[in-house]
Amino acid sequence: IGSFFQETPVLKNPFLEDALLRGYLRRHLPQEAAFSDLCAFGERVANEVDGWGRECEVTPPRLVHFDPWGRRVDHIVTSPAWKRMKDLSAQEGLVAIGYERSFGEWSRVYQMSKLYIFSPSSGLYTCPLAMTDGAAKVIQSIGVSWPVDEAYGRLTTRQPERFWTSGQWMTERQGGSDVASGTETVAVPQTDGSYKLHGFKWFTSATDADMTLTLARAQDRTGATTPGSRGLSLFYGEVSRDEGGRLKGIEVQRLKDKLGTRQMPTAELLLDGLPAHRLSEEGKGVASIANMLTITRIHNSISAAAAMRRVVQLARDYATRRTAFGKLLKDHPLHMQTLARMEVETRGAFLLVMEVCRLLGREESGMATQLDAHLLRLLTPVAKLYTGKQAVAVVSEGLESFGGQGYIEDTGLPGLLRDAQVLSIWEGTTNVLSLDVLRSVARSSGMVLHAYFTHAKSLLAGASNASSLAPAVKAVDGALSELEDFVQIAATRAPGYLELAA
Ligand code: MFK
Ligand code: FAD
Repeated sequence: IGSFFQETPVLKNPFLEDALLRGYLRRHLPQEAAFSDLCAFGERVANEVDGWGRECEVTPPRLVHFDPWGRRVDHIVTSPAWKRMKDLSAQEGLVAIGYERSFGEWSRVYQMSKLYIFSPSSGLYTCPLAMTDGAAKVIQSIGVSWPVDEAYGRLTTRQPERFWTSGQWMTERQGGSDVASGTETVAVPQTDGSYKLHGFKWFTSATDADMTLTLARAQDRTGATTPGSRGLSLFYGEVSRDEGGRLKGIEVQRLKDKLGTRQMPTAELLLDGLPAHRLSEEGKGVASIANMLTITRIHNSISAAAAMRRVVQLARDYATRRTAFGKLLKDHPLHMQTLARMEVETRGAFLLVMEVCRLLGREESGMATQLDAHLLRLLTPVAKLYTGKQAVAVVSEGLESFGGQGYIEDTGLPGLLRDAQVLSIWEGTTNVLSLDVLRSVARSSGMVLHAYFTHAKSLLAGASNASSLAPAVKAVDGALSELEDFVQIAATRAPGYLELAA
């Protein structure tokens, strides 16, 4: 009944639609090869991949515990679209680009730009990619040699048939934030120098991974373990099956029933003799996995900025199609003010995250100054905690801009909000990351703050002829005049605050 049907919002090429991204790249990475690749990928995302992402959402993974004859198999059955995402990720070099470094110090910016246009259409495949990238980084920092040289090659390949993804199994029932005292998993030494892991991992995402990095307490000769952080070591394990088709040393207890991220399996795992190799020195597990956390937190921030950008793009498109009170939404100043506020948040998030990616690229290509290194350490948790929170606010506002349709499942819009909600929880909650900021201040005797203000000053000096920046210049100048005192006070107080929080 009735002849009116609302036109649907249209997803256009997310690279071509994003003037800020293109402008940023033009300024920093004016390479035709990168532009044409991003443009072609953006076309593929809009016309092909986005549909796969929807398929992942409507065909969530399921767990098959037993085969028809009663044998335990623990198969996590994923959708064909999820498998296509894996092949696509290898072909497009979504991890590889960061390690090929064809664009030198800008390789990370290029890689993350690709992930940024992919993320909201990826059916959460960005989750295994984040952990895969993090695992490659850890292996690279420890040394690409046996027993992880083969794994490193597979994590960073562009060949779909060789490509592996990695898990990151840290969280146990007693401790997700407090990994150091919460980890009960023990590593039992074997005569050949390897270990077998026994324990229970409470959250393991993208559990169809081929390998994992995980934490456990190595037993000494008497079978004793050391409590706390000093007892934790980093282990590498492969997820494989025996001839009978049973997982070696792992039982998948169940899949989590989640608010969002339903496209992707998150499982509880019983480790019952998982063969593993110790990668870190004994007791250096947390510090060793910190490299992985840096990478996965940057991916998280990219996903957050990308979710904001996607909802803004769709909302802007919708505003050119939907009429209310006799005119298009785009002609209602109040509606446009709402979209403008979302746009500002999105731009802020994008620029902050890209700055972190730029710093990472400089560090990895050996070009980072001490100031860059300090900034990277400080801004990684800041970007993750800020963008994780903002994504929920902006995506929620974005849904409202579609009116009632923003609340309707098969538009695909509600999933954006559900998936945004996890961004402030996993990879460290907001408060835990706030404490990580304090840790970075305390460990560097305040030098990370010194680096921050020095950098802010030089940026503002470069742009000081813009009169709109005058208040910011004044504020930073004020801070700088008291900088030495401030840094000293912050550095002296940070350990105290940390102790207080503990
Ligand atoms: C879509 C894209 C995103 C994809 C997401 C993937 C799926 C989700 C996967 C997960 O959620 S995986 C689980 C993530 N878990 C966390 O993020 C844990 C949250 N807890 C923390 O971050 C704690 O701060 C941490 C466990 C890392 C440390 O707590 P402690 O035990 O109180 O640490 P402590 O004793 O201060 O530091 C131990 C060592 O680690 C020290 O080094 P040393 O042994 O050499 O002294 C620290 O300097 C080092 N460290 C800690 N945090 C660091 C760090 N080093 C560098 N960077 C950091 N951020
Ligand atoms: P808790 O540590 O119990 O935190 C509860 C609350 O206490 C939080 O608000 C936190 O901010 C606060 N809090 C804790 N400590 C402090 C403190 N010192 N000061 C102030 N406040 C504090 N983990 C993995 O290892 N691998 C995975 O693949 C994985 N996938 C996940 C997938 C999903 C969908 C989700 C939701 C989680 C996943 N996690 C995974 C677990 C995730 O990393 C943890 O849930 C997260 O780190 C928080 O830990 P927790 O759940 O134990 O919460």
